Amino acid sequence: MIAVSTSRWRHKPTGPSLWVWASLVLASQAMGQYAVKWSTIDGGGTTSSAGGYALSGTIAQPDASPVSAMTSGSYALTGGFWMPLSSPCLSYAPADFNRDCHVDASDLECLTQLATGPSVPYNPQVVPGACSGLVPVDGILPADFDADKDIDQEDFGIFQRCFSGSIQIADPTCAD
Ligand SMILES: [Ca+2]
Ligand SMILES: [Ca+2]
Ligand SMILES: [Ca+2]
Repeated sequence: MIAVSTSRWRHKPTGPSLWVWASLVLASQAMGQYAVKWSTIDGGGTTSSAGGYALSGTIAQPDASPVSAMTSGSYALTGGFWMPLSSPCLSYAPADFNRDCHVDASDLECLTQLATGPSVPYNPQVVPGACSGLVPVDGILPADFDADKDIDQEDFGIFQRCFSGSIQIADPTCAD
């Protein structure tokens, strides 16, 4: 944790930091009555100890969250994380077996290779190459949507409801 105080700034600002610093100074001069008295840049972590000493650190832990905002008067400060650019969806559809936010031909290939037929059980420990990364939960493969230990037309019907193609983002509630 790095505590930053406008009255106890010890870091020499450069580049973008200098711009932010200058903006804060100009803004505070222009408005007069506002001040950021302290803030932290946290980085997650844990406690390290040796002998009689202990050091605790954090990384990327917001001080204010949407659940517990810092408020004063009519103002509120909330914090949180931005979603990574590589993941365009907030959550995955159950038929998005390869977790690329689309239910498309790749997922269909996986389902096809897993198909057993009605009342023909599959071996949850044997997953074909097109389904690499598919992990059974309590002996049920994610492609077995109705959890009856086969992969048949019933499961394919649910897959059809989830099918989005490779452009549209798949609906996470499609199997509900
Ligand atoms: Ca997919
Ligand atoms: Ca069945
Ligand atoms: Ca099934």
